[in-house]
Amino acid sequence: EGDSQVGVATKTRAKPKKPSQYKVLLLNDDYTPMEFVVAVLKRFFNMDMEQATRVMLQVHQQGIGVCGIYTYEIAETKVNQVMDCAKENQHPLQCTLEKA
Ligand code: TYC
Repeated sequence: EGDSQVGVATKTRAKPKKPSQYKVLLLNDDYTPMEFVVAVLKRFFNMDMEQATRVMLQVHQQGIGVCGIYTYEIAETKVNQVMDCAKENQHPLQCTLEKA
C-alpha cells in the first residue's frame, strides 16, 4: 500500500444538519385595512413601501402570501408580533407559519 491511507476514520461526529426553514404566511380577510397590512409588512418584515404593497395586494387577490422565510424561532416570533399587533388594533388579520 505504500503510504496511501486506507480506511481513515472521518465520521467522528453526527452530521450537523441545517436548521429547517419556515414560511411566514399572511391570510386575506375582508376587514383589515390595506394600509394596516402594508404597515405590518414594513414594520415586522423590514419591507419598503413597494415590496409591502406588492405582498399585500398578492394576499388580497390570491388569499394568501409569503412574508418571509426564517428558522422556526424567528418565524414564530414574527407570527406572534403580527398577531399581537392585529389584536391590539382590533383587526382580524391572521398570520401563520408552514415548513418551507
Ligand atoms: N382584503 C382586505 C381589504 O380589502 C385587505 C387585506 C389584505 C387584508 C391582506 C388582509 O392579509 C391581508 N381591506
